[in-house]
Amino acid sequence: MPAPDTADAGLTVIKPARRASLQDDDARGATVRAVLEDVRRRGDAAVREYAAAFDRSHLAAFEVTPAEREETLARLDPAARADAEFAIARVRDFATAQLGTMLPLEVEPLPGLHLGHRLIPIRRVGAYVPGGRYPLLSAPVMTIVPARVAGCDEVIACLPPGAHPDMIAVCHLAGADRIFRIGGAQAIAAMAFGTESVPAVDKIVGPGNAYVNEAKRQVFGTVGIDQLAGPSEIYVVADETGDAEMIATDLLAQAEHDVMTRVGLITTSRALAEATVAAVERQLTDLPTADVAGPAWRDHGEVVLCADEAAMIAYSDRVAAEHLQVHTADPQATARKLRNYGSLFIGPLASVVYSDKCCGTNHTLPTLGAGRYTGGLWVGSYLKVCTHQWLDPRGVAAVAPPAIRQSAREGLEGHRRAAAFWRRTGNAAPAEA
Ligand code: HSO
Ligand code: ZN
Repeated sequence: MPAPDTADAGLTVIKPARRASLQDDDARGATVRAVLEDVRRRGDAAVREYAAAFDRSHLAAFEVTPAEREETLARLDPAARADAEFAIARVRDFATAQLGTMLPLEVEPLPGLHLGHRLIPIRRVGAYVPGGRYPLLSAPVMTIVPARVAGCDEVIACLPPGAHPDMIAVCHLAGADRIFRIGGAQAIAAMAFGTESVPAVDKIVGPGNAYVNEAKRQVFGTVGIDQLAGPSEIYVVADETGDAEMIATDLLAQAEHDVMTRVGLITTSRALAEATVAAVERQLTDLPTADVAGPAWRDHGEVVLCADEAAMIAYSDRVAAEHLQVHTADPQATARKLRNYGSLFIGPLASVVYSDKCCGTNHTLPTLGAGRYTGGLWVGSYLKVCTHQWLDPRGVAAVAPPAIRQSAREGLEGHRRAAAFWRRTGNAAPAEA
């Protein structure tokens, strides 16, 4: 994320972030390029070698069999299964409602000129399911369920061989057609290019570590990708009505993801700013994940005091945080003024964790400032909005003359002839008849 400029009038930094931004790493880029090229050329044999080298995994076959799926499901704690099914239902229902807002279109802007679009599901999608520090059981829900709602023909999932078996169970419950125990850049390569055992997909979605991200960046073009995901981010905008203990709890909830997590409070209240810093420090003393959350807070946590609400909104829009919570006296009014964020959590009861897990909005969201130009993963990410047109002679009479003239002006004789061809069809347009 670009470092927002706190040198502006109206901003006081109460607690600074070190602001280390993610650097492009040439060595990582070269390693990933070699893996991609090798998997593209040698398929499963290369995947097997990288699985041994990077994951110390020596699987005879990558694909999880139907029997293994049943086994992981049988071993899934019934309460965990019920919670996963709750999350799946919420994400499915919201994705279905969102799909309802996406309509096919047919218009006739001029007589005889017909334009439209259709919503076409992407044929085959690959969901990368990260391993990581914690088994995030909601992660496959977020990448697989909307693909099913969109109507994709086939959804495959790849997860690292060391991933918790419950992750396989949730991939199954979420509706993955095929599940492969392949992780890292080699998984992205296998899904992008196809191997003997992994079918090539049309789009790859889902977060991963720096190698997975770099691999997605490099295969973009060969396949579509959703976005490049950096470490999680949470910011809170708050006025004097904010509750320091509650804000501190929400900040630390995301800080425990990764030592690189960016957390921040942007507030118009000096008292709240100081109380939140104190609350975070106090809560860290008994948080079992303080070994991660503590460094994240110290290195990447910031608290910024703003002279007024306008300065608070402006700073927040420059940060464009992945998760943005609004703790103000009229949170709906504040929410309407905010432009850049991944997902907005309006009012103190809307904890980010509800979306992380199970309220129904997708938790795969833009990071690193990408909230300036995109929202997060959603059912629309699995559909193509593809236009079409058809013309009758009246439409041709309207658009052919300017198309003919412009082609001639540009020196594109082939275009000019194609635009003029209708004259030879015997289908004379009314204006010419
Ligand atoms: N905050 C993460 C998602 C997550 N957290 C799932 C816990 N479980 C990225 O938005
Ligand atoms: Zn989270």
